[in-house]
Amino acid sequence: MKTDRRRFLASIAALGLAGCEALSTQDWVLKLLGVGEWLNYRLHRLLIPDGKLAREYGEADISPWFKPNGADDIPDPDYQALVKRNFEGWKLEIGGLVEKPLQLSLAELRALPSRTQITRHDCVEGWSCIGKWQGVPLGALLKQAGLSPKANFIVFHCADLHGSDQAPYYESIDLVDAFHPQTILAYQMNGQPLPVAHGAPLRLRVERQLGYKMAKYVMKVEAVESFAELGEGKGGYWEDRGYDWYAGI
Ligand SMILES: Nc1nc2c(c(=O)[nH]1)N[C@H]1C(S)=C(S)[C@@H](COP(=O)(O)O)O[C@H]1N2
Ligand SMILES: [Mo]
Repeated sequence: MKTDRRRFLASIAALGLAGCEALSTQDWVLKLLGVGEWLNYRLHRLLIPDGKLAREYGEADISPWFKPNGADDIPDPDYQALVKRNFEGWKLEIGGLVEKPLQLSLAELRALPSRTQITRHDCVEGWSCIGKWQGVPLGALLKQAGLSPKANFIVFHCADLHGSDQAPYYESIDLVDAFHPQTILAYQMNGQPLPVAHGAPLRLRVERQLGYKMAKYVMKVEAVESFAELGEGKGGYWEDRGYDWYAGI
């Protein structure tokens, strides 16, 4: 028993030391996750190369119908007014721990180099759909804004509110996922402007994670040291309600 426990603790220590991320990120992550989830996170980060791509599919694989899930519209009159004028006047904010906060219109985002990918979306509820997404690599935007060395996570603030307490949807990812080549802020789905049901004007695609990480209706991107002070402190709307923060697949 004793040696088992010692071996278990030694392997935890090895996992912690093996990565070359800033130690502070690991400290935060360990503090915020349970040991089981943290081990899963460290194992993924250790065993899967940071830049390994999620599988991409062909045009013929695109699902004829992609199930909208969670919020599929936002009753807020300001949002409805934006929809009416095709998001004219809307700007994505990029702020927090950056040297140069940015505000980008949809036209400015569309003018930047983009990535297009056909990927499978897996919802934790057990369904999957394949869709084609086009958008701006998040890493390029973060480089433009100049991420502070203190930043450990990227938070996505969304426009939709849920439940009787009107809690805003939000999500967060680490910097490995933030700079992954398939992590994009998508404004186009299956060759059309992103529909309202799927998060217009802009939604996150973070292809190595489950569906609830893919924040729709993204209004603000914020670089933070810790997400402990946001919402209920677990790093996302569903995380605050018991889901794992690390939803790597
Ligand atoms: N802002 C926001 N983002 C969200 C949700 C939501 O309710 N609000 N639902 C999540 C869940 S659980 C899933 S499976 C996907 C669904 O994306 P889709 O509507 O394009 O299928 O969005 C995720 N992102
Ligand atoms: Mo989901």
